Amino acid sequence: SVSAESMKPSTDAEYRKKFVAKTSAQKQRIRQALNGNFLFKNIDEDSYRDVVDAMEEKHVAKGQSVIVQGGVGDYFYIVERGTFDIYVRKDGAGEADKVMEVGDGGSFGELALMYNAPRAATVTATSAATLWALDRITFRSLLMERTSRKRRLYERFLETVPLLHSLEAYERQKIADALESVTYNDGDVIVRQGEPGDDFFLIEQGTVRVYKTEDEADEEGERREYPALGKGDYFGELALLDNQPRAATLVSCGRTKCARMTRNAFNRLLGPVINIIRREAGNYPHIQSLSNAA
Ligand code: 1OR
Repeated sequence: SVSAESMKPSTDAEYRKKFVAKTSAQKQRIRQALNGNFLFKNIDEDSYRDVVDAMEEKHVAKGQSVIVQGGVGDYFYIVERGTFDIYVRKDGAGEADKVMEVGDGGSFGELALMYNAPRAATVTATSAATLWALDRITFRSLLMERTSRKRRLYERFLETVPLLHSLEAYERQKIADALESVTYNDGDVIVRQGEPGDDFFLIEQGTVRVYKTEDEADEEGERREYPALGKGDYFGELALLDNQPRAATLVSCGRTKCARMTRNAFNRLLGPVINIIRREAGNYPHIQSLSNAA
């Protein structure tokens, strides 16, 4: 006979809501740490509250390893404050190579939980740090599905983006976690010259036109069109790099789809390619005057 147990869709032990009491100040700090992480942004309110309720605050001293390669996966961690180095020992022996740094707003420890695998790396604090730890059952029940869906959704596209070619597959997965797709119709202004900017964009589909008025203050100022951008191109980085207003107006030509990330995610995840981004920024014909002035 078929037992009710075996008919359940999930192989996990039944999810039971976990509750770790928190002050409103703690909840506020969690909200802050999750801010700008699209993995949490589009989650429904009940699940979001359940995730926050389940989290446990953890303080780590400089030099302490939160995760040791080969260990059992118990928690997923979100960094509120502090810095960590991640080391991988190939074949579990020999020298450990440093593969990544993680700072405020970053996260780690999801792989062992997602794949029921031993810890793939060692994570060591390089400063005193505050973490929010989410237990395995809650992570698997409320976040795993979204995480793997997003990683699959963006995997093929991110592989085709020239800017990201030098990255490891895992670094692209973390970028996927932070992306949100937005669709624009013909003529929609995606960013407007002179306005403040907080997002970075990768073009998934379509064409985006670029316009710039040389002297913004001058109403009669000449508005020039620059070469359009297409699939795999990026924009919106200048306002984030130099904390300047948007340097150009970008308009959707036909229907376009862009993958967007916040300033937080940009700073956190694009560090390994920031030199490429800066170098390319120096090549904008219409930006040179700006960077010369700086
Ligand atoms: P975990 O549960 O396996 C260690 O515990 C965590 O380190 C892991 O989840 C990831 O969150 C994080 N390979 C494996 N794990 C990594 C890596 C990594 N980087 C960060 N973690 N890399 C591949 C090295 C061949 C580094 C890619 C840049």
